[in-house]
Amino acid sequence: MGAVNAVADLAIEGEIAVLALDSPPVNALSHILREGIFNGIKQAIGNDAVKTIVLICRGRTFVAGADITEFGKPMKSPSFNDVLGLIEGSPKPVIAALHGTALGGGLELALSCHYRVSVPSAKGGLPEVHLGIIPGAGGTQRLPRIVGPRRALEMITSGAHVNAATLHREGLLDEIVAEDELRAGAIAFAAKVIAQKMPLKKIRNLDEKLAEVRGKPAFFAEFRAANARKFRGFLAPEYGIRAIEAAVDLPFEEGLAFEGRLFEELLKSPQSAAQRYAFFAERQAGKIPDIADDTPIIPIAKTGVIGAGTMGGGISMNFANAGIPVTIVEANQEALDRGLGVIRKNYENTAKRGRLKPEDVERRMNLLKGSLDMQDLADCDLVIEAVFEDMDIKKSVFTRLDGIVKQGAILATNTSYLNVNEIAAMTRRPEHVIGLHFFSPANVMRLLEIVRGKATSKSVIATSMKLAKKIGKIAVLVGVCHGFVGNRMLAARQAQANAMLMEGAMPWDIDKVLYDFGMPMGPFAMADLAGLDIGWKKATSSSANIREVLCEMDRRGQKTGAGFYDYDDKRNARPSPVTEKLVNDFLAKAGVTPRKITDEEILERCIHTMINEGAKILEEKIAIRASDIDIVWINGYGWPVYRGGPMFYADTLGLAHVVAKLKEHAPKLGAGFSISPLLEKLAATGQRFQDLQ
Ligand code: T1G
Repeated sequence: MGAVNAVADLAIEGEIAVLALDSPPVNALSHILREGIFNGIKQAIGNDAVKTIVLICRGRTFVAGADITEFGKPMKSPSFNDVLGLIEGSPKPVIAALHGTALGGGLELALSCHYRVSVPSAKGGLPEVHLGIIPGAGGTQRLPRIVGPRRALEMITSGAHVNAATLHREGLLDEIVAEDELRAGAIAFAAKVIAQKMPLKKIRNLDEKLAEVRGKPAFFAEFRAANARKFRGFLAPEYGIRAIEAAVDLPFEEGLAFEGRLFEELLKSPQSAAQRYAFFAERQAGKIPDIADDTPIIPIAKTGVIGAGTMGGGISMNFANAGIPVTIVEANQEALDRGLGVIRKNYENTAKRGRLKPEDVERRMNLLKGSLDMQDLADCDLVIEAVFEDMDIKKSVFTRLDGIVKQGAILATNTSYLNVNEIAAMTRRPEHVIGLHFFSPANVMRLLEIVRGKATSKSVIATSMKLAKKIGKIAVLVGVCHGFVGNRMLAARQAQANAMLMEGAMPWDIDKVLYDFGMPMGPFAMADLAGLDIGWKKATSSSANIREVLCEMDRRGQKTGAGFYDYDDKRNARPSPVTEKLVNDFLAKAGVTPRKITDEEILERCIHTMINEGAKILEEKIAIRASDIDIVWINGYGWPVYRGGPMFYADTLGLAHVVAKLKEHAPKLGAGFSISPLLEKLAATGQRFQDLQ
């Protein structure tokens, strides 16, 4: 036996054939891998000595799914379904041996085998929903037959990676073998299959779990209703549900054909194009053109955080979660106790929901050490300052830190707007200063803007990028400017939202348009959530704006029960007559006759000005590439991923169209508005932001 092709190898060990696949990095089901499996299985079936076949992968993972780069191209033979048909129809039992992540087509491959074993660290899942599609090779038909329709609904609509212990309990895995002995464990299982004459178990023939919900449409209706908010705007979760309904109601072959039709339709949808773009954009963001892979990394064994408030606490949790000790410094005992108390409560709530073991609450709390003395940060490898957003305060913190923290350590600021170069200049080690802009709540939000100062060393950047990954963040490297990428574009949008209030739109009119577009909330609902008094100082003159007057009225947002909106006890928002009157008074005072602003105008003035600002950010090289800007907006501000981020969205509209609309609205966009020359140039030459890479 031996090599089947360049990525598949067949070994015969007595009565057992072991087909090993090796196609780095993730054993994706490219044409050559499909061919390797198909021919390898055929050879094993044709070999009279062989009684069972083990399918195993080398490298970091079992097959992680279809090759996403081949999507949209005609599938060369053998198709994936040919491969699965051959395996399931094999007269000799085929055993899948899983490690790493068996995802999408990888799990579908395993589900077509007759038995499945794995190591304890393996995970399985059908993450297609994240690419705007559904499993297209029987996943929606086989999974509910083995784990039951409820779990199949959960797995297929969430795309979750499920651990081996759970999959074993749910019947998907037949056996878990020792961590480093997958091959031996799978061979031992295969020997058992032969010795005990275990049958050719085909998942397609199972019906018991489907029968439980057959003729009960309420089962699916309830699932839809319970998840309506989560699925809002997305096509793929609904299609996944329909495919599972088909599994319950139709014979296997018909269900499979139905799944295939839905899959094809989604594959051609703009949503899937956007979500696949986002998948690669996220990975692209980790690549920094001028930083080599072998750039020295500074070991980060101990961290410090200054400030135990909402931001500092959230930031600290990230490190504790990753097993890295944190010293949290506060100005007084009361603030420190309060901060640590909030963190404990957060962990305990997670434990109550069953998502953290009680002993892990203590383990994580033990990694957090409170202190009132900055001297305690002396031996930290990284210190992040999360104090009040004020340049003078930040400068004095950095001056002190520079004198305390050991040389070679990284000093980071969690500023959301301020000039990192100015802060770095307060130290004798500007090359070790960087911005780490976390988003609130910092223990939840996945985005991290890493702000590169003009002196920041490559090693400090590479270390920060790596650390971000370790603590589960999606990092985007940005340059210094007011507000960096995210908040700078947000400001462009906010300026239009504010301006439209002064032309006749109410806050809820504007919010609704952005919500319907797919944002989690509009700018005014967001302001109410964050608190209207952030950065607010009591006005000394009578020139207060609407937001400031609301603060003076003690309408400071959700926390005071009122802001732009009125809130009930459950924090449900409703349009406020008080705000409406206030806005109308402002208009009257300014002598403005309110006009009806169309939804289209609201959307374009909010979004196109953001796109324009994004183009300027690219021009100024604040962001490396357009897709990095999209990653910031998807992960930091809840931009609907099915629209691929503001820059991708602009590409789908056509940049000439965006420019034309901006010109049409220009007289209303304010004195400070100007069209980005880059945007105009791309529009004139018919290019897209994506073409800039
Ligand atoms: N196709 C092509 N390339 C892929 C890929 C895939 N499925 N998965 C990863 N890569 C590339 C990735 O772009 C990167 O490349 C490198 O591999 C390492 O990835 C029929 C329709 C497996 C958990 O959605 O979730 O099956 O940037 O940096 O952090 O129903 O990759 O180095 O050039 O992410 O260790 C379903 C997607 C497909 C899995 C590993 N499967 N992949 O994470 O490494 S649809 C997925 C992942 C499908 C069937 C259908 C992760 C990972 P480069 P990485 P990682």
